Amino acid sequence: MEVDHIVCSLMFFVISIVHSSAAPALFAGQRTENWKNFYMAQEYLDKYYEDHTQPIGMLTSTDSMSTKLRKMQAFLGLQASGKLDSATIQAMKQPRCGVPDVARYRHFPGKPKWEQSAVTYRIKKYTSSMHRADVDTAIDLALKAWSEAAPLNFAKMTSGEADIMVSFEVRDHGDSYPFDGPRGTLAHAFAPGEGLGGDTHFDDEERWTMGINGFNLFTVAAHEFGHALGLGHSTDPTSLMYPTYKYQNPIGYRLPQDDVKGIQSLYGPRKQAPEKPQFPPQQPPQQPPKQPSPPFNPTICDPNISFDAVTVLGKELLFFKERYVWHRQTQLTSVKPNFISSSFPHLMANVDAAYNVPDTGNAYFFKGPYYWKTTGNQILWQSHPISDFGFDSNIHQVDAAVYMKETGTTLFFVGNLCYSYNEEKQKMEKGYPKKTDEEFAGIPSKVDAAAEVNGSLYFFSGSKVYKYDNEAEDVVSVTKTSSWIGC
Ligand code: 0D3
Ligand code: CA
Ligand code: ZN
Ligand code: ZN
Repeated sequence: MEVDHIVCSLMFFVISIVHSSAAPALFAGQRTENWKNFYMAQEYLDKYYEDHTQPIGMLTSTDSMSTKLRKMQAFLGLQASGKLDSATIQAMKQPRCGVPDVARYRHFPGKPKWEQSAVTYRIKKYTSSMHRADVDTAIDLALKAWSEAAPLNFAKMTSGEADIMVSFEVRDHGDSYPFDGPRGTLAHAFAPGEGLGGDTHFDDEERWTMGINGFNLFTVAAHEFGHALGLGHSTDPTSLMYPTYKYQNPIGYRLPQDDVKGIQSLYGPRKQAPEKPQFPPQQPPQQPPKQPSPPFNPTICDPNISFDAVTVLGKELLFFKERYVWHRQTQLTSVKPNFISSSFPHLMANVDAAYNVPDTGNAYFFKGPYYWKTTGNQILWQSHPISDFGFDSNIHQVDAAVYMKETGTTLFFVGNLCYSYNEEKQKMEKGYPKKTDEEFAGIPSKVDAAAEVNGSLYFFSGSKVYKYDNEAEDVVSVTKTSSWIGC
């Protein structure tokens, strides 16, 4: 593993050591008498371009310094003159580690990449600041962000040597890049290659979380895996590979354009969908199979499309179908399908229903006899039985759910029946279930999905959407389902 393949964000710091007196030979301009620059350069090169597999404290000769200079210049995309010219001095004064900023996305020198599409990973050492299952999920989602964009499949290992060995470490941990305690460097990863190559270390003195506080593990892991797959830092401030941490919500996360371009320049675009999502382990093995239908192609605008679930989440309207989710901003721009697994845990494919309570920020996703809850920015990954809502044990799934702001209740649709759940009291309202077509005149007895948008209720049933007016107690308009995703 070459030293310059490591990526970190060490702040530039100075140690005063007096080195060789042959310094001027390195300067490009004869009139340059900036010894401060020379010492700065020497320290920089020692810190970032020293072969740390060798014992430290050895005398550094001018030769090896210019070699290191050349190496550094090549790495930074500068002219590899081996001379300490002003561009090189400028680059060294950048308050970040030797990760270049000239282009947007960057690769490592020699463009190291994984030659096989199946890349293995193993979480070797966990952190004590998070549940293991949450670490697994954060890592899983972070890898998924990349495998959505490029033809890579990540295979998890629980023993032995994997391509990407993930661990939480403190201070000195055997790779010459000791961590620095709380804040500062959060993590580092090695570019693709043998041995240390691909390995990803997280500073275990940080407070790792699933949410917005501390450092969000998904965010940092997604960034580090960019390095582990061969990407350097990007100058695009909206990119994931930008050098400084900015919280990214794992829910609804999609790889920014610059990072997609970066990864595809190494591995090409993804042609076929990532592996089929697995069922949650908590799920009973026997689920009544849905009637077989031809494989659904989300890129073809099907005028007869129907949805599994629809919900508002934050400023977006989300449409779920099988393994896909469409994100629609309040103002309709172009709406493209994405794999559910790029934004949500893969187990959320084929959701039955979803709803959101804007006041609490909670969203609920239903699948078979289980539901998942997301709070503010984090998914509580544990699934719970839908009987928590007060459904009888003979109810094994719900078809649709919608929260109504005005009443503070959530409507659930099961077969031709509807239930009303009081969110405040956390109880089913008396008198339910009722027949859906009796409670809501004009809508079909069976609905696939429901959502409240701008105070109006919309019922999705097959290829049609019924807008229901609570005041008029009737359907006021019917639209094609496909028009909701811009078809
Ligand atoms: C790092 O520690 C990066 C990790 C990183 C960068 C961007 C997004 C997620 C993770 C090392 S490769 N950067 C330092 C950092 O952001 C500079 N520290 C915390 C801070 O808040 N400044
Ligand atoms: Ca740190
Ligand atoms: Zn390390
Ligand atoms: Zn980085």
